[in-house]
Amino acid sequence: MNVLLMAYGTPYRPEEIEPYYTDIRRGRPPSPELLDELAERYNLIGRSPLSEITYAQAVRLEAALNATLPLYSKPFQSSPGPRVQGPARVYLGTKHWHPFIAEAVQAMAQDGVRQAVGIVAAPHFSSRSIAEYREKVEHALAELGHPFTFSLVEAYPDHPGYIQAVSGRVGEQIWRLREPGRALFLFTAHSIPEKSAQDGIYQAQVRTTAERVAESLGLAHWDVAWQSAGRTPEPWIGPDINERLEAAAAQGYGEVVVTAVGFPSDHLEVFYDLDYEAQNTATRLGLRLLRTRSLNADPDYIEVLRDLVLSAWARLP
Ligand code: FEC
Repeated sequence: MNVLLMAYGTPYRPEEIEPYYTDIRRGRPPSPELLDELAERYNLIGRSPLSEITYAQAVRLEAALNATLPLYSKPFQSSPGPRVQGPARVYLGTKHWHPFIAEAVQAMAQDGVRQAVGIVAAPHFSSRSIAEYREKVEHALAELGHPFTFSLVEAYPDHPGYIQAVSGRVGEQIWRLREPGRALFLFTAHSIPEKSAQDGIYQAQVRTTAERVAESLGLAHWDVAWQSAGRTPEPWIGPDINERLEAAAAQGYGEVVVTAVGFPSDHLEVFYDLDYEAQNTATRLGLRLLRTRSLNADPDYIEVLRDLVLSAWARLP
């Protein structure tokens, strides 16, 4: 069984921020002002832990798959029947930095992979996220002459294990609230430009996750907000988390729990946009903001990935 686990990627060192940012901007180098501003954001959080977390997810997913697969159950089977499963191997490919998705696809081809399942450490489909991961894999496969067949898990906004994992962590914050019944629960995901979100699929999937978590905990007051909109003049989907906090204060809320359902892992957009920027906004407004901890490479999230990969593998022709 071969798996390609994908995530956003992050620069390992300060000097890598510029080429990383250029890659995000599809080859257009950022202006010195934009570059300084991004470098300052990384500097403020120390550095992003995304690469370590993504590596841990890959290693643990591989171990989890190998611990449960009926390995070599029928190694020399020649007649039709259940698919023979070899040991699982998880390859890691990231969208905007090394190991690039194309590098992972190349390694898989060199290893003689014939079939593979792909999954992204991001639960919601959008034309600016999962669709771009798929395009990168397809492009790399085409460059290599299509050495293997590939099937991608496109989204998992309401996977029961994912909802349970997020709900458990939101539940931890409920214990810290002074008045749980009067608090507002905000569920966030990365904003994308409005023109890339016209079909509404992304917004609907993020709302589904929020709704399921809210239902499972019986939350009285909850909403979806968007974070981390890019530094471009075009309109991005909103309300932005900072605007939503302003509205929350105006609505009379005193405590807010923010849960980044769009991001399984801790990284720049969690540590800067939520823990620094949104936290500053909340302080200015006199709001108490609690941020739900991320899933990272915790066993319950690895179990979600394992379940999705096994189902996708079983559906392969
Ligand atoms: O910790 C790190 O170093 C990386 C954190 C990181 C994650 C992430 C996830 C998503 N993004 C999505 C969409 C966009 C669009 C643009 C864009 C730009 C940036 C920039 C940085 C950045 N993103 Fe990101 N994103 C992360 C980091 N992202 C840095 C560049 C500076 C800035 O604008 O803030 C605009 C691109 C353009 O200019 O054309 C669109 C989406 C996700 C969630 C899905 C996923 O994880 O893939 C959607 C993590």
